[in-house]
Amino acid sequence: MLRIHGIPRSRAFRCIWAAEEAGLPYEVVPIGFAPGFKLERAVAINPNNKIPALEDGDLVLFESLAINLHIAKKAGAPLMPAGDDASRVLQWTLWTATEAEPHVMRWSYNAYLKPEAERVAAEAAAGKEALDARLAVLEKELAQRPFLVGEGFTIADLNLASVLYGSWMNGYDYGPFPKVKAWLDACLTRPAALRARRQREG
Ligand SMILES: N[C@@H](CCC(=O)N[C@@H](CS)C(=O)NCC(=O)O)C(=O)O
Repeated sequence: MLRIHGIPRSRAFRCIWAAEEAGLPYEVVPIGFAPGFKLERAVAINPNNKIPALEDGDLVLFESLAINLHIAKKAGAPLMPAGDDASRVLQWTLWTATEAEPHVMRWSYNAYLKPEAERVAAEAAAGKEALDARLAVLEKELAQRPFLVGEGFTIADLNLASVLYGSWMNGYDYGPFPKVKAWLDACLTRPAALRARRQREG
């Protein structure tokens, strides 16, 4: 049994969605936020004191996207393909962490996450400008194939779509990127995504 430490209204959402896609049994060990985005208690199994963390028997992991690669590996293909496509999954997951997440978070904090008085419009605009440059790359890739790797949905799609989820829900303008928008719509309305979203959105 996978034990996902965190709450659905956090990056643990990504791992809950992955467990749902994998069809593996899991439980959520709820550790959440106090006001100001600080954890209400220490996450004893994560040296970074952050959520999510995963327990899978003796294995303990942190980093949401690494946790998802582990869950997908357990499930195997098609969620985690073999051969060169496994390397492509890794490429897109690292791209998500380094090229997409910092910019989408810069926009998100300053567009809807922080209390209104603390938001800085120029920061939101800078995040959007940087993210748009990456979305332009993604738009070209998705003109060549329906998903990031091969012809079907993999954990690479889940990792990127789950990082973009908050922006998709909160009014980011995906208009200039119709292929990205269609891909995000398809990923985030999959039955497993809807089951995970129900836990988060109520
Ligand atoms: N890169 C980490 C980031 C984890 C992270 O920042 N989690 C947030 C919640 S979504 C957290 O625990 N924040 C609490 C804090 O910083 O005190 C991952 O993807 O797992």
